[in-house]
Amino acid sequence: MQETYNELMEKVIKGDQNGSRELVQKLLDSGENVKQIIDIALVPAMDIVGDRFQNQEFFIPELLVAARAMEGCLTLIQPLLAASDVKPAGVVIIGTVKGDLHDIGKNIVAAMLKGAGFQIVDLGIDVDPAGFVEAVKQNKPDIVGLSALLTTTMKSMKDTVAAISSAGLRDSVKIIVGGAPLTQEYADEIGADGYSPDAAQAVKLAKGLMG
Ligand code: B1M
Repeated sequence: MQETYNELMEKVIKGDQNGSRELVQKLLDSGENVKQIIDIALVPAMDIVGDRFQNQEFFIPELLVAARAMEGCLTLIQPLLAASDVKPAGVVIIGTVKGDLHDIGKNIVAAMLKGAGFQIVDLGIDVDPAGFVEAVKQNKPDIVGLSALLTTTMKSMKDTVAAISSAGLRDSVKIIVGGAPLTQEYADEIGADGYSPDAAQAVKLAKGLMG
């Protein structure tokens, strides 16, 4: 069985969505436990992808196909995960802020967080501050993730953090921010709890904030 786990890791790393789904199904059919599939193959595969991306052995296309393979596996696993006793690592609300339509990076971050065991509520793109506030009230997340790709929409992040504070919800969530124009300095300036330059580090950041 270890061989099948190794094969699954390889297929996720290579971004072979159909191949990796077939192996997940094979493992499930053989009675393997969902948590083992995640812990032994899927999460380590995404850790390797994240490390290779950080070391510049992998670039965006590899990250994207691996994330899609991972998402494909997760669609098979998620219904079973919800029914098992595996507790999610935490709940994350994520969205691209108002005025911004870029979502490729945000989707990778969401997929990697999902792969690390977080439950994701993806609000999509062009989400105004009130939308984030409403979603925090409804979903009671541990973490709110804000993404922006335009210098002009960075201000929407500041407005969103302010709106969450004004609604009296700031102490109930950690806020993390990311996106190409962002910096740690800007994250500090707007009062976010963390900044990450890429998806791999966003996972480490989120895990760290969960203690
Ligand atoms: Co746009 N665009 N775009 N664009 N676009 C950029 C961002 C730009 C840098 C291109 C350029 O001029 N060189 C420029 C912004 C300039 C600036 O403000 N500094 C730009 C512009 C100007 C525009 C328009 C204004 C163009 C126009 O219409 N005149 C327009 C704006 C629309 C709007 O949003 N209102 C526009 C539109 C678009 C498309 C719709 C065509 C398309 C987006 C499609 C989509 O997302 N579904 C698009 C694209 C594809 C790009 C580029 C080429 C690629 C962005 C991307 O997907 N990168 C981009 C140029 C570039 O970045 N080289 C550009 C790959 C992605 C994986 O990386 O999103 O950075 P990234 O995500 C990373 C990290 O940033 C981080 O992790 C991710 C994965 O490692 N990260 C987080 C992201 N979110 C995070 C959240 C976190 C943590 C980490 O925690 C919550």
